[in-house]
Amino acid sequence: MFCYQCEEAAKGCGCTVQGVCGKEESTAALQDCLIYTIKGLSLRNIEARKTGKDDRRAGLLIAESLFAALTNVNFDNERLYSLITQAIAIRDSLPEGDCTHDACTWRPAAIDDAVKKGTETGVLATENEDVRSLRELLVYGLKGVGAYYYHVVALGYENDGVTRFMEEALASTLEDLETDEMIGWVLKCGEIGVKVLENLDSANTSAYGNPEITVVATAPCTNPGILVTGHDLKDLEQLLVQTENTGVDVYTHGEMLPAHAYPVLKNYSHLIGNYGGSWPHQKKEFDSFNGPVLVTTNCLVPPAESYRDRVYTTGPTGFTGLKHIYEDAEGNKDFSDVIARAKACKPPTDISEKRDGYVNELITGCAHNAVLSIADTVIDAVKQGQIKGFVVMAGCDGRHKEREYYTEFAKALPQDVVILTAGCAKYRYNNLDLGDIGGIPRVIDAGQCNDCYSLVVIAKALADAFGTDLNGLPISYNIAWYEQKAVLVLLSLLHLGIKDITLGPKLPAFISPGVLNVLVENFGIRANTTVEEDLKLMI
Ligand code: SF4
Ligand code: SF3
Repeated sequence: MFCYQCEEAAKGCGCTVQGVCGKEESTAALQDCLIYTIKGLSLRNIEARKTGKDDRRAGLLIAESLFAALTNVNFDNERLYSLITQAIAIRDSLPEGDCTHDACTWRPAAIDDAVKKGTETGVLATENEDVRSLRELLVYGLKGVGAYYYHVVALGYENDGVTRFMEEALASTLEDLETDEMIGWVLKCGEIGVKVLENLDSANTSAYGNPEITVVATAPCTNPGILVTGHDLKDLEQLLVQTENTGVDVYTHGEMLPAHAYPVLKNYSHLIGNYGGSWPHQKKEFDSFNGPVLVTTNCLVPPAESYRDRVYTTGPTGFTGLKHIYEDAEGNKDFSDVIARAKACKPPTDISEKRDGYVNELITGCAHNAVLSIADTVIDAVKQGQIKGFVVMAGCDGRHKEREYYTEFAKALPQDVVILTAGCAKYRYNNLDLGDIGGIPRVIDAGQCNDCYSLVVIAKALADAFGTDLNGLPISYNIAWYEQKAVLVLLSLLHLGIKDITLGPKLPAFISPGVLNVLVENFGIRANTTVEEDLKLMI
């Protein structure tokens, strides 16, 4: 196997035996095969579109497949193989057109053929290092598009422009293109990233209202509970409806924390609080939670024996041997097994922080609507010098010790600097007692990585107020990445023209020296170094 799509790629180069994430060799091959298959499906759907015979199901399956191949989403070989055969079935129902590429015609007789095909067509099938780097950068950005678009569709919205782009961009990776053309596709992916994040923002706020600044408890109550992790708000909503008046409480974990800020969701009094931190802590926190855990999307860590039988997957997630909850034809999910399991479990063990200098309540819901409602206060604070600047510290958390850098960086920031964040990176500093500036929290948490669009709206509003562009604002970018949704967010920032982004804790292994040169020359991207050096540069 060879996989280098995430920040934790072995030795900073790539996983070759088993993923650091726990992905087996056969699973990596099936994910590669799935990507190859949806490239063929894309070619055929593009051909079919010329005669008006394209199939809407192709775009939906492509989004789901891209999501399933993202880091820490699906470790279940049978489910990955099922996506491959579904993609082939749709592909083969489309007119052949002029499509003769192997990706448009190959067919597996059994799962072993798909594993073999993935091994032959994976990352290393492209020999030239820079071409490979640009193709993979595009595919990883597309995995982000597919993931965010999947949530848009789950809430009942579709956008033809997004599905067409996914198809055309995937198909482009099967062609021999000039470097400039490949860079063009990558930058266009950032443009579509902004679009799809905007679509998701509007789908979420239409369904659940505009997030409100909300204080979330971290200590559990005495009822048995269900812990919900991942990013899917619709799953959480359905679970909240089904657990009403059952004596079972619901808690969020990791990226589900911002759900507490949505008016429709916070109305449920049995949505008690947030339990634990970000995804790398699952083994300890799922164990001490004592009750069932519902994993709706990334990140899933291969579960330990001690709690494995109470973990349920749904949506794009999967893990061999875990129970998976499917939706019916109307998009409804039946969580009665999870609820019955919770009733037979002990209540969660309290692991909330009670140390000096730490808070045991978290503030979330500082999305665009809430922040713009206090825009005058923020602008005055900037004009009067109470706020000297902002640092965007959005992105991901991860396992490695080097991410303590982000805690130390947050602690070392001057008191008059505000952190803007979204994604699970915030768990490195959201329990520090960083205080506020005239009532404005020093950590403005816009929500999940899914909510990054809020940061764009906030930054644009500040730029308008100060009569400048995004690069003219006193905002620095210190982004922590881990998986491919963060790759898309980075491409989206580049599309918006943001310069001088600091990226860490390591630069992507899939960026070749040649491609890095392009990013440095055109956008001033740099790797983070030490807290002291980076503070000097950024503040
Ligand atoms: Fe390795 Fe990351 Fe790929 Fe997992 S997703 S196999 S950790 S590079
Ligand atoms: Fe986190 Fe996986 Fe990226 Fe949504 S949950 S930000 S890492």
